[in-house]
Amino acid sequence: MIVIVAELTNNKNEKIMDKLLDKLSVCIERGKINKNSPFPPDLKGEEGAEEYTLAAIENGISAEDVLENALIPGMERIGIKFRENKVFVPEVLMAAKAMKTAMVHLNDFFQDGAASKKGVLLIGTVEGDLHDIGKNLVSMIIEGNGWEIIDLGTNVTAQKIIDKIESNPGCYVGLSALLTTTMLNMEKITKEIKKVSPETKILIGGAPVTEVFCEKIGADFYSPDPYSAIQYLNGLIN
Ligand code: B1M
Repeated sequence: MIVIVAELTNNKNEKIMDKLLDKLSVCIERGKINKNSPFPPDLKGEEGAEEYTLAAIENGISAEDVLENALIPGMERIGIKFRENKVFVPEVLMAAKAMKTAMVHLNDFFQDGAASKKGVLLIGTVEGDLHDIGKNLVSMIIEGNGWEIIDLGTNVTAQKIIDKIESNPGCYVGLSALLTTTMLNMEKITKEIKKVSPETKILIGGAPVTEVFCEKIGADFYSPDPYSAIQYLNGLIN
């Protein structure tokens, strides 16, 4: 095992584990993907998000802990720097890449191995919006809870969703938006879906979205995180 990671994990007390998660969080914030990644230059040759994620898993830190206490806080911090013009799009893209690399290693831990699926959730980031990390995370966790996910990607139009609803009768729809401008497209998409398929349940989420907004646009459920989305979906089938 790589030196720094080894130093941290040889001693499994809580403080050391917290330090490991802190290091991982910094790798996300700084866009340090893995040891081979030359970015950022001051961390060249050091372990990155990939090594720290693997080390966390090897040391029994749960995937939920890794997510909640390292990956998400790291993305939050880069988001604040971005808003304050302390970093720019390339740095944020590197952070996103580091986050995606870490998420690949968490995927298996969110799978419960359920053979038969509970139902189908069509999910996508709405028209005009290219942010997909939250959507991918929500997909991964809901899929792990036994649902079949049909991921329509980003920049998704109402028509694309309606076409898929037709070929997947009885499915549910999940919409994600990260921009205050694109969340407005959720209303248009929700209305168009409800016009042709009023019985289709639509759940929405994403940083700028709120419960009040959800009610206003006629969507069925606002979910601030993947876990409340699961609760809602499971409630629909029980
Ligand atoms: Co953008 N961006 N971005 N960005 N970006 C934000 C969203 C912003 C808040 C940054 C800031 O100013 N602080 C800001 C929006 C401001 C606003 O609208 N008020 C912003 C901006 C302005 C922009 C651009 C316009 C910048 C520009 O070009 N000038 C541009 C827009 C591009 C476009 O979409 N058309 C842009 C571009 C980008 C990148 C491409 C560089 C990159 C995206 C890479 C990618 O996704 N592949 C990026 C990133 C990474 C961010 C931040 C830093 C991080 C977003 C993220 O992934 N968070 C973000 C700042 C921030 O949020 N802190 C920011 C982590 C993720 C796990 O959280 O997506 O909220 P989140 O998902 C959560 C919950 O919201 C929820 O569960 C998840 C887990 O808890 N959830 C759901 C999400 N979807 C759900 C669906 C559900 C249920 C729950 O059911 C269906």
